[in-house]
Amino acid sequence: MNKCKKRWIWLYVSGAVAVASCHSAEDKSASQKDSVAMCVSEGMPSRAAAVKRSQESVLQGADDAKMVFIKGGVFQMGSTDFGDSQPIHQVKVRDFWMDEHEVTNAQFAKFVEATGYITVAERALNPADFPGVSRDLLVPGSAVFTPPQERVDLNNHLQWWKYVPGASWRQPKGPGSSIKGKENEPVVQVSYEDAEAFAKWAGKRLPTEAEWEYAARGGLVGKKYYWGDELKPQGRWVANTYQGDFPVSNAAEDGFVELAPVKSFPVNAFGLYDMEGNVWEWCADFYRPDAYEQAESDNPRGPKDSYDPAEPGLVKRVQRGGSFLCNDQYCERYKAGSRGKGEVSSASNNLGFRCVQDKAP
Ligand SMILES: [Ca+2]
Ligand SMILES: [Ca+2]
Repeated sequence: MNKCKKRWIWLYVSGAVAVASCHSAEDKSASQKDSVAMCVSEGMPSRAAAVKRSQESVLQGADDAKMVFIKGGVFQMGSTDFGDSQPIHQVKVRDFWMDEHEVTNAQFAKFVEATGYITVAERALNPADFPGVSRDLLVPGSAVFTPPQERVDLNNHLQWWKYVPGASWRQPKGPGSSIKGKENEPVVQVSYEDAEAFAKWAGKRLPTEAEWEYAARGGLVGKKYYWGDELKPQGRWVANTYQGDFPVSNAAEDGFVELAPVKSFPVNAFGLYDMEGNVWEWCADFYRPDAYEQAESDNPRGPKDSYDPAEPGLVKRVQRGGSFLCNDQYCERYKAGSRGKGEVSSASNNLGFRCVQDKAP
């Protein structure tokens, strides 16, 4: 039984750099990577065929999300660039349908309106989960990217992540912020539980890690990025990431300092937008760094439990695709095959999700 419900609140109440973060998704991989994953795909549809099929297959879901049909197939999952993405192994996924873009504020608002759902970040904190902590510090809220004024040591992410009382999906950066006019931006400040609740309401589920990666690759094989081998094809940014001197100076060469409205960047061959960048996306699998060493090959659902040596007491699920804070200087986990992770009750203003389902909506 896991009794640690640290989430970001723990960092706030403890004031402790010594307490490891519950959200290491922006961590730079320990393994440095000049090698490019050499993936060999078998049974993959051609890119042209995939595009044609996806264009034919766009349907409207119960939550007003357009979903595209993803024809199942076999692919080589993983990357040699990241320690927890190895070994590259052959995986087969079945047919499924996937939201064409990240769940938006408008869609999440519809869910909340219909159900009265209250997200984890909005709920009162249970003092029993934080023994020894003064009750006046136990204030609902969530983590917000708060860039420092000056260059800082990139080894300590608490210099740019702050726990902000009052931060939630309604006001992603805390009191004074708002989602007004941002209906088409991805919803953020959602924990795993929140994402799962939305999916259930919509008659859907969260994607498995294998489904997510298969869909993100879009039929391309052995590429460094989900869109190809060049960071900027034809000199253009094709995903919402971070340019400039992280975390102090965001050059926003891609046009967006923080979140971008969904579908601001090119679609992939399967008809999906923003699989890489913009917001991290929750997946259903428990996170373990050794998950691929004993992974199943037929429609894998991930390991039976989670284990992160960096924070052994916490339950973590996989996150995928990186966010608007990713770049080669710090977080490279927007690259093809890379994995992220997050404690299940934690959220932040660069974390969202999208849904899948097994049959046509
Ligand atoms: Ca950007
Ligand atoms: Ca994304």
